[in-house]
Amino acid sequence: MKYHSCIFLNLILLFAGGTSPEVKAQLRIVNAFPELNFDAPVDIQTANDGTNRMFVVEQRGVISVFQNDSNVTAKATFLDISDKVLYGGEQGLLGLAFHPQYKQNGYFFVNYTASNPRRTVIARYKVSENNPDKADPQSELIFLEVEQPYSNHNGGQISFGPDGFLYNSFGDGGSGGDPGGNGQNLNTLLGSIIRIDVNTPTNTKQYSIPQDNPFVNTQNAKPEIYAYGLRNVWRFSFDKVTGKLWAADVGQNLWEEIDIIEKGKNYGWNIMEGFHCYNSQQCNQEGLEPPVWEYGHNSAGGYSITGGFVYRGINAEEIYGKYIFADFVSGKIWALTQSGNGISNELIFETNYSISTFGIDESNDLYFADYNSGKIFKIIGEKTTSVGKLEIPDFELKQNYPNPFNPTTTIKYSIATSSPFAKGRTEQGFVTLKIYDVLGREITTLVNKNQPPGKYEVIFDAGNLPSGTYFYRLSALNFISGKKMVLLK
Ligand SMILES: [Ca+2]
Repeated sequence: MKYHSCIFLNLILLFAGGTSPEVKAQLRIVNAFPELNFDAPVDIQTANDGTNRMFVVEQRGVISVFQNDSNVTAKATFLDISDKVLYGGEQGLLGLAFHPQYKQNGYFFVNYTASNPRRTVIARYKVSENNPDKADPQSELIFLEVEQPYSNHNGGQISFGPDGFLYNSFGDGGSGGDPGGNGQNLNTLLGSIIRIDVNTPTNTKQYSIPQDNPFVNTQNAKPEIYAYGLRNVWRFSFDKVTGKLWAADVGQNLWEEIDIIEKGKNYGWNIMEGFHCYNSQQCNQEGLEPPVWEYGHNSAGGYSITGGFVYRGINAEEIYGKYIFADFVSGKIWALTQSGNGISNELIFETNYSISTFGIDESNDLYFADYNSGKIFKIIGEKTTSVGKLEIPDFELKQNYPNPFNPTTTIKYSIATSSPFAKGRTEQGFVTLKIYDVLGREITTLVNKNQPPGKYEVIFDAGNLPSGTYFYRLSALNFISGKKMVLLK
């Protein structure tokens, strides 16, 4: 794809600079936990286990835990692996991801830098048997190690996707300009986002490769790679409604970029930096995926992007559905809106904070960390999102139509779109829809399979049944609902 002549880019230019003072006025930043301080916070997580606790990662190798309450006065040390962690500059304990079934299995994963040799470690730990606020430091099981040639560009985001697989970002290995050519090399995990199945070990590894990973059948390619051509994705996140993977790739000399990561795509580094040729001598752009947004190294932009989240919380309707991100150096916070092929960006805050990471709580409300002061802040608006505005269909079974009917009728139902991330659920849910007669005898099964969240309709044909009252019953996870219908022949 050519970068400078597409309609897409024209749309960006059309909307660029669209700062909305209205939005700025409505949104506020509040000190989320005034009594708590953290030492170089780099990640904010929840266990999604319904306990409403927050976990903050300190770069030196400590994870703190505390109740998600603005009046909280104390935190506990959940895990301290500072003796294992190589800390300094861009190195340290960089990422934390709780297993989707954490409530059942107590597993969580960390990404940290270690020495001798300098490497990134992805390891699993387990919570202790008798204290939910304490992990077992002896429980470490190393899943993956990747040598790091330089101290910088270690990536460090680790997250479970809506598919239940573990994703991790690796930087290009460091130095400047990717001297090792790792971004474009499929034979190294450096410069990529990987995807692995941590629930299915093999004879030789603690994980297996998802069957549809894009390079499983490519010669001289690492099968873990999900997407590549990335310089240093420090933070990425999944949109909890659409499942899209939003990544912020830190730039080299001139441009910071935001990418929507799709399986198998090449995001250009080090041929491109943002929309621009980085190596102008040989700038073959064939097959490269452009970013969805970029900003320059200048006072209106910044110098080091910190990726955030598509806002799906309940306390700031003003930014619902927008991708919120920041710059670590300039302290600016923006809200990017994507609709169809159009994209627009609004500056929503100018701060003095060194925003190292964003995080969300169990209600999807949005927080960020100030690396320098060690404080955690929350973004809230004047308007609370109403349930209707959330665009998250709940589980629902509708009345069939027509009713009475002869001989066919349509039954509509919906499976909650929040369900890929709903507590304890990571995969498609098993759905059954059955028809019963008035005596409770099962007549037929209309649906009996795994279904992803969404809206569905099924046609029921009662051509060979006698007139009378029938019942239909939907069962999906904990949702069970039944309705009555009348066949009139
Ligand atoms: Ca790129």
